[in-house]
Amino acid sequence: MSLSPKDKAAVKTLWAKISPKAEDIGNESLSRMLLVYPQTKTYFAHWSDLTPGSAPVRKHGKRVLGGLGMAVEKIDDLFGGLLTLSELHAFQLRVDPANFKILAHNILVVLSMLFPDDFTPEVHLAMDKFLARVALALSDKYR
Ligand code: HNI
Repeated sequence: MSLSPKDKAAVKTLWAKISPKAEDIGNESLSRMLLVYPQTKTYFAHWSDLTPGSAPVRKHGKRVLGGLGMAVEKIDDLFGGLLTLSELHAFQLRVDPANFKILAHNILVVLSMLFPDDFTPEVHLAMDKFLARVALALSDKYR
């Protein structure tokens, strides 16, 4: 399931195009995750407003996408590149790794919705593999 050079190129090309919209992508993805998979709300119970598009959701969506941007930069060493984030999610936040897959799914839905022309079958596959690798790297410190 590792990323081929072609997958990596597809991820980087898509990211270069979509990263200016990171805040919108993050907001939509997180909003959908919280609405459709309400069990994910438990981690954010301390926020003032968990409804779709609220200020904290939008702000955090941008941060998560920032983390993904870092992962794109570290695409050749995801485990090293995401080490600190993995430690944070494992030891401090104690996020169940099953939730990484849920968020990844929502990100794919949003990319297909916001960038239908760019979201070809090849790009879909590359992004799916990339997000699965990111989820694995984020889960690394749980073991
Ligand atoms: Ni996640 C904080 C990145 C998935 C729950 N998360 C962050 C931060 C980044 C980040 C960046 C801010 C770190 C800091 O403060 O230094 N998170 C990512 C990435 C993914 C991800 C790249 C997957 C693609 N996080 C998830 C999932 C959940 C989650 C699936 C739970 C459902 N994250 C959190 C929580 C925080 C957090 C909770 C702290 C938020 C706060 O402000 O309290």
